[in-house]
Amino acid sequence: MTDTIAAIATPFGSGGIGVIRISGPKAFGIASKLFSKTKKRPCGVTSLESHKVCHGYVFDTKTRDIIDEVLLIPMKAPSSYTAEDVVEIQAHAGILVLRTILDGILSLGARLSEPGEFTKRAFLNQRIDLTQAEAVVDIINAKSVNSLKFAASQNLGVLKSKIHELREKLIHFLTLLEVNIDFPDDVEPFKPSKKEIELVDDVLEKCREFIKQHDDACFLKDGIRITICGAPNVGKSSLMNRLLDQDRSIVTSVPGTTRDPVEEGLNIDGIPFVITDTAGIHQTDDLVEIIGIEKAKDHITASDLVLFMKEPGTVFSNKEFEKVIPLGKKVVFVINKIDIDNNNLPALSKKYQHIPEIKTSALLNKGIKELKQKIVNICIADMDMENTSVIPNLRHKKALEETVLSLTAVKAGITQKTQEEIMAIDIKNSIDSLGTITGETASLDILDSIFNNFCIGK
Ligand SMILES: Nc1nc2c(ncn2[C@@H]2O[C@H](COP(=O)(O)OP(=O)(O)OP(=O)(O)O)[C@@H](O)[C@H]2O)c(=O)[nH]1
Ligand SMILES: [Mg+2]
Repeated sequence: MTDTIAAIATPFGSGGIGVIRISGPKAFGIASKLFSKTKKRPCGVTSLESHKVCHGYVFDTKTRDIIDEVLLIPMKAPSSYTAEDVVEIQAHAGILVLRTILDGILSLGARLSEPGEFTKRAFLNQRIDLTQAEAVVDIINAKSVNSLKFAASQNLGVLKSKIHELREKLIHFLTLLEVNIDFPDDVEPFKPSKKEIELVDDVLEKCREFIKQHDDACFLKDGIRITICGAPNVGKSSLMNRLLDQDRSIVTSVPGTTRDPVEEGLNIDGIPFVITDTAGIHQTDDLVEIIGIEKAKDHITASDLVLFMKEPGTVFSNKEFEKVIPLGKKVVFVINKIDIDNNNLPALSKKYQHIPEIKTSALLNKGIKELKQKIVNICIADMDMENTSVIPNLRHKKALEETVLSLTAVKAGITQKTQEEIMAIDIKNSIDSLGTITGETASLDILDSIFNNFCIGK
């Protein structure tokens, strides 16, 4: 039998409501010792009907005074978040009031929960699988409507059932193989039928599709990285502020104002971006500027898209461009300050005609909408978000890659008529790799690393 855990489940600070959660065999007993439906002290036998909200009072276990007027939600196992007996207390959200109630609960035999322990119990009690547990963190951390949508569908078990389906197919294949291994005299030597070969191909293809979905859409979680670069004073910081619609970067008429990269999150049409303003790139002996320029170049290299800025009266040169922009990088050419001179504009060279170009005036807020639209179009051009229902995370991707490796060996085994025992090992490996995604075969290390990312009370 497990012990009983408790924690404050809402963020620290003042607010309308703060929730304390208790889970485990003593949850109802503890609640009935500190909660009463009337202003009379609890006698320890309060009847708590499962899934019915009770109004009442929580008492201090030491002074026996009323601490707060609360709503209490008792949930009998297994119909609760952890699949254990759970009691949630909705009190007023002050640090002292919540802390005093929690202290009372702990003094009555509960233990303070570890980070993620409520969700870990839901997993260990098989109410959810590992992908659903991970989705809880993704829902909490979602930065855009799209990432929330995918996290929610993962939380509902979409990825779980897809992985389960693939695993079942491989288990079926393994069973056929093992019959041959166990009873070699009774059956013909194993010769996979067309149907069975197709089964392996099908699982392989689905795994590869999932890996591609991760590669295409992992930015949805972390944000697409955009770097603004160009010579000093072209208006990089002004553009950054316009895109963000806030004064984030310092703007002055002095060239070389920005030194350290300035980074900020930005949401366009529900897609998260991380945008960085950088130091103006030019020849200089100033040590601080040199460091700033190096940092700018690092950001350009690491970014998914670069806004390469120029101003009227200057020329675009391949040499200057190639010194700064790595080959193959996605770029938008931004000509800023068009309010000053709309005629004498730098033009893309023949070699770079394919680069999209946008004219802006960061000062007058011109061309900013068009630039945002262009950024979105470029970044999601190759993606089919409508038909994507789940996005595997990096951990899932690694497990899928291991599955692909093992199944590729199985395929080679079929063609080369490898021994059944060896093929069975490869199939087992692929089944195990898929099992680490859902948690059936996940090691304790994997579980710890996942649940340690949770906050206390979740
Ligand atoms: N007329 C006009 N002035 C602009 C425009 N954008 C920026 N400026 C001005 O140009 C000057 C430099 O702007 P910043 O945004 O600081 O330029 P920067 O590229 O970040 O400069 P560094 O950080 O020094 O490299 C400021 O005086 C801005 O007000 C524009 O579209 N039109
Ligand atoms: Mg600047």
